Amino acid sequence: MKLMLALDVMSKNEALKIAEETKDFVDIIKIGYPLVLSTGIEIVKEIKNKTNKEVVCDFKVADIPATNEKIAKTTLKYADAIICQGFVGKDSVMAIQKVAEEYGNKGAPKKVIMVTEMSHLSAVEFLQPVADDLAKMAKELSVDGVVAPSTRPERLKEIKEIVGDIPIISPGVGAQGGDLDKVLEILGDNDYVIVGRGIYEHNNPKESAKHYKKLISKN
Ligand code: 3DU
Repeated sequence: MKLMLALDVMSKNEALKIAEETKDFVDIIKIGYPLVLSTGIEIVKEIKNKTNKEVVCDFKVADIPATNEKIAKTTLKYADAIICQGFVGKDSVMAIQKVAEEYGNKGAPKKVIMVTEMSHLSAVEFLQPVADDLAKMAKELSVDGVVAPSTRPERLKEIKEIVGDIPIISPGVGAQGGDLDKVLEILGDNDYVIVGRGIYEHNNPKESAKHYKKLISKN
């Protein structure tokens, strides 16, 4: 199982410092609006140069196909992967997949990761009732990864059963209170545990990343 660092800090110096300190224990780095809106999309290049890791842009893109296409082009010019919402429907996701195909190559494929059920409390209100259908759609579209919640291990398991061998990217361990032991029973070698605040808000991010890496590598 792999560790994805959610680097949701708001300053370039802090981001680069934490990325460099933790890089030996982190498999891949995820950034999103907090960092990109604060510093600009070029931060992707700087993180990649400093760490030699792949960078995922978690923009949870959720627009019409024409707009999704533009967002994907700007993002995948820099990033290795982009996260989108699935609830907007097939055509919107496929517009992003088309860009990923166009911008990637064999040595450096671009990936599209789709959200099924989110990890926060209110995800049960609107998203959970349709999450299994979203997982089925993710399978049908052969996306490169799906996001599913560590905060609800029973749902994580159900979604994993639907998507089969598509890698799961799972947030909720650490600050959101997800039970890592339960998550480790469900996820496999190709899946990712996302940890953000549990690492970057720790007084020693390097030690925390090392700790999480050790825990997930035991399985
Ligand atoms: O709670 P943490 O600080 O460990 O960060 C979790 C990250 O995963 C954060 O970037 C958040 O935006 C993202 N995420 C969720 O927390 C829940 C989701 O369903 C999808 C992404």
